Amino acid sequence: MAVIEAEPGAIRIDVGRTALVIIDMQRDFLEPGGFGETLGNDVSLLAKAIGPCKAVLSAARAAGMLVIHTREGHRPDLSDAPPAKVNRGSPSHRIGAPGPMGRILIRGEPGQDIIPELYPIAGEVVIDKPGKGAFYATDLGLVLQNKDIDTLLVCGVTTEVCVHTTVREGNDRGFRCVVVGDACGSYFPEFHEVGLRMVKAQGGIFGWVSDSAKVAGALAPADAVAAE
Ligand code: TIU
Repeated sequence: MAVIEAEPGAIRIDVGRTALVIIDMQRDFLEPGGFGETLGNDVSLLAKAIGPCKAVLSAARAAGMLVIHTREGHRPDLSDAPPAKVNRGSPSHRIGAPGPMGRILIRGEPGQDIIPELYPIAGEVVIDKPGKGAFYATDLGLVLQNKDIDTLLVCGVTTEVCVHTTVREGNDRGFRCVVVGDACGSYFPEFHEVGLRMVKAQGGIFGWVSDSAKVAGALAPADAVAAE
């Protein structure tokens, strides 16, 4: 058991029934020269989340917690990509178009993979998702059910898009979702701020909001905390 200081209130978790879910920390969204930057976005806004994500990931690994990584992307033949999604934006920036790190959001391309700083290790689950939410058209729900998970610690990018959609999906499925605020990021700082406020408003309408220091501190062994 551990208690995480959060808003709207502290939450007690069973580490064995909690999963860390890291959303879409992919090269194309985060790295200079990637797809996100070619769209005109300031990727440094997302890079700020890498350190906090790493801190939470290290703490989760040390605690023996289930770790799940997601990647947004599609089959090379685009058969799982809705035309309504593919046909959005300028043709040179569409899903499947050649990008700076391979075809944009196509599975197996370098840009679609997870950044080296947070790369999955053996035993961690990688979920390839065709939508913004990590539950939609994936086996995430099945994995969580089989592992008897009741609580999700959620971080990654972007706060108001894939993190929010996943938290909303998870909340409706009965999972307690704790968003690790500083381990999330958005190309739009105001969306990040409001996205976090939306989660914890109304008594925690979608879940809880905490930060990486509080989560890592709660997961640290008691003697390590006492030694600080
Ligand atoms: N992972 C995720 O959030 N996918 C997006 O497309 N996000 C944007 O903010 N564009």
